Amino acid sequence: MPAAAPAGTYTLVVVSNRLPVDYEEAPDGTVTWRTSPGGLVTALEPLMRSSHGAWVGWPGVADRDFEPFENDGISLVPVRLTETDIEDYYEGFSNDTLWPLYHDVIAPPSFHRETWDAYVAVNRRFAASAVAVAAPGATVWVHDYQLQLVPRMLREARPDLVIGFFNHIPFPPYGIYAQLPWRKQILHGLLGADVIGFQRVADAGNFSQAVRRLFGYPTRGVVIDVPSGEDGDSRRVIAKHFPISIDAAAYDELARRPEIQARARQIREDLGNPKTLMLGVDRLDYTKGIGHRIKAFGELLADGRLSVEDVTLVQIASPSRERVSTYMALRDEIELAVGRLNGDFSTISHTAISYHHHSYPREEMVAMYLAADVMLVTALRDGMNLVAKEYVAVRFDVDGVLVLSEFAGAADELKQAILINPHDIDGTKDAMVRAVEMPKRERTRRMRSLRRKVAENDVAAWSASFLRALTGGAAVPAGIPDDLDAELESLARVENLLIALDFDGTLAPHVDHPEDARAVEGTREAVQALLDLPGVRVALVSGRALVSLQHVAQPQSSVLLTGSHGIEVQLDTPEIELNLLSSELEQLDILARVLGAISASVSGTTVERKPAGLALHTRLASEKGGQTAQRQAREQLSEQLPGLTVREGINVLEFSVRSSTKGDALQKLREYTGADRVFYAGDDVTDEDAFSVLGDDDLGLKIGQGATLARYRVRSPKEVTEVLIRIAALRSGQTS
Ligand code: GDG
Repeated sequence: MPAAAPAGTYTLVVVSNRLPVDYEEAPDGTVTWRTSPGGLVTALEPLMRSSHGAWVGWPGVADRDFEPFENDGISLVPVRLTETDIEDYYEGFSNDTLWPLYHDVIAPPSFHRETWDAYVAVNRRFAASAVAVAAPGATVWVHDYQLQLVPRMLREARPDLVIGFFNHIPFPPYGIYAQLPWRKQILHGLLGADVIGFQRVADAGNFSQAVRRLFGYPTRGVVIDVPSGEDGDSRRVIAKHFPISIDAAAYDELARRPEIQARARQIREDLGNPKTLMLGVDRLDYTKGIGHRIKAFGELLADGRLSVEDVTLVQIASPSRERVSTYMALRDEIELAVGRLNGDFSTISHTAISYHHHSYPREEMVAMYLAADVMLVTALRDGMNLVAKEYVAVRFDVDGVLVLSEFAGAADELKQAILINPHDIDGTKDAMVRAVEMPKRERTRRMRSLRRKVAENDVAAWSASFLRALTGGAAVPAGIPDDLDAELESLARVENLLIALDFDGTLAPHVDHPEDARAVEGTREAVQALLDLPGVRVALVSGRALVSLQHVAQPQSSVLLTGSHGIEVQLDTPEIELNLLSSELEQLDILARVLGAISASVSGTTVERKPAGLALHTRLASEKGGQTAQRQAREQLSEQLPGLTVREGINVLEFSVRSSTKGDALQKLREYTGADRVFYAGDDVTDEDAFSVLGDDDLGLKIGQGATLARYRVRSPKEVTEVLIRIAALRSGQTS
C-alpha cells in the first residue's frame, strides 16, 4: 500500500456498524473514549497503525455529531445515527429481518418496507463517510450484515478502491434467503466487493448459489464472474471462507496470571466446590440455544444422571438488543426456565444454575473459563462462536472439555470437541454426561489438538489471509520469504509430490511475441533435478496450446503437460487427449472469421489459434487500439456466439468453445499422479482457478502483484527457479 496519502485520507479504511470505542461522559461534562476490547480491534490495530488506517462507524451515541478523532493511535471517523435510524436500520432491518433470516429463521423475520428504506439510507451514509476519507486506490474493508449495500455504493462512487467485505454471521441456504423481498438488491450490494469473506465453506457456497439462481452469473469454485458493463466485460469476485479467530496468545497470557488463577479457584469455592463446573457464556440471543441447554441439564437432574451436589451450571447471558421484542420475550422465557429448574432442584447449599444477566470484564471471563470443567456451546446457528475458541485458548493446563454444536462455524475447525446437534436433546444429554465422565487422558489429548488449531489460526492470521487475498498490491521483495522457506521444508518431505507450474510469467518473463518466451536461466536444470528424485512429478499447466507450449518450454519427456487451460492433456504418452464435437468445430470457424477481421483492421493485434478456441493478442497494439479490438471482439461474439467462454489475460482476450480452467487441469493431474501434496505456481488471473482447488496442505505461489488466493508470493520467475532448486535440494538431503 502506498505510504503517503493526501491529508485527511487513508490507505486502509475499515467500515463497521460500531466504532471500536465506548463514549463516556463524566458528571462534569468531560468526554472520554474507551477502546472496547473486541477481537476485530486487536486483529486490525497493528495494521491500522502501520498502514495509515482509519475506522468508520457509529460511536454508540444517538443524535450526536462528532468530528473525526484519534484514539490509541487509530483514526476514528464517526457516522451519525438518529434514534429513528437505530430503531429502523439497526434494531429493525438488521436485527429483526436479516439476523433471524440469516440464522435459518430460528425466529420469524419481519419484512417492512420502511425499515428497508432506512437500511438503504444508512448504508449510503456509511459509504459516503468511507469515500470521504479513502485515499486514491485505498483498500476499504467493510464488515457484517448491517452494511451489505456499502461495497456496491463504494464501487459506484470510487472505482479506484479495492473493496473487501466480511460477513460475521452465516449466509443461509437459497430456500431461506429467497424469502427476502430485497434479495437481489442485497446480492448486488455485496457483489460490489472484490473479495467477499464468510465464516464457513457452506456459507460461501450458499452465497454463490444465490448469485447463480438470482443473476445467472457463472461461478467456478470461489470465483464469480460479475458482468461489469454493457460490452460484455466482467469483474472477478472471490467469495470464500476465512474463518475468524481470536487473539489466542493474549488469552493464554491472561490465564497464566497468578491473580486470575486465584480468582478461578475462588469462583469454584464460592459455588461450593462442585465436582464438575459447567459453563455457558453467550449474548442473550435465541441463536445460542440457551433454552435447549437448560432443558437438557434439567432432564439430566430429573433423570438422576447428574445431581446438584456434584454439578453446577454457570450461565452468563450478557444483555443484548434489549429493545427488540423477540429478545424481550426470550429473556422472559429463559429466566422462567432457570427459575423453575432452580425451584425444582436447588438445595440450600447447592444451586443448580447460577444465572447472570450481566457483562463481565475480560479478566473475569478468563477466570470463569479456567474454572469450568465443561464448556457448553449449544448454538442452533452461529457464524463462528468465539467463546468456544476463547475457552480453548485459556486452557494452558491442557484440560477441560468443550461440548460444541455442529451448527457453530467453529465446529469446522474444532473437530476434537464433543460435537452435538442441540436439537437432539437426548444426544446433548449423552454428550454432557460423557464430558463429565471423560478420563483425564482423553481430555488432554483432545484439548491439545484443539489448542494447536486455535493457536495456528489466530485472528492475526485471519486478517492477514483476508487482506492478502484482497490486495496483494504491495511491492513484492526479491528472494524467497522466510515463511515460504519453512513450508518448503515440510513440502519436500512428502512421499508423492506434484510440482505444477504455469509457464508464461512464472518460469518465463512475459515478452512481446509469445513465441519468443523462454524460461529463465537455471530452470531446466532445476526441473531436471526434481525429475531425478523418486516420488516427484513435474507438470506444466498453461493457457497456451500444447504445440506452442512445447515449442517455447522444450520440456523434458517426463514432464506432464496440460495446455489450453486444461483442454489438452498429455500424460506420459505421445498422445494428446482432446475431443471436439462437430458443433464446436463450426463455432471455431465463426470465431476465426470474426477475430481475423478485427485483427486485420487494428494494427499490432494478432490472432493465435488454439485447439478449442482463439486468442486475440493486443500487446503490440496501441493502448487505444488494443481496447477497441477487445471491445469489438466481445461485442460481435456475444451476439454471434453467445455461449463462448471468454477469458481475459494480460493483453490477451481468449475465446473458447469448450470451458475448462487451470483448476480442472490441476485436478486431473492430481488424480493422475496420486500426489499427497501439490505445489502450484502461477502469475495470472487464470491461475487463480488452480489456486482455488488447492487444499490446506498444498502450497500456492503467486508471482508478482495482484489479488490472489495463493498463500505465498514471490517477485519474479527468477525466484520460482530458486524455489524449485531449494525443493530439490531439501528433498535430496543436500542441505542442512
Ligand atoms: C458474531 C457472530 C461470530 C460475551 N459476554 C461477555 C463477553 N462476551 C464476548 C465473548 C466473545 C464475544 O463476546 C461473543 O462472540 P461470539 O462469537 O460468541 O458471538 P456474537 O456476539 O454473536 O458474534 C459470531 C462473531 O460475530 C465474530 O465474527 O463468531 O458467530 O454471531 O468474545 O467473550 N465479553 C466480556 N464480558 C461478557 O460478559 N468481556
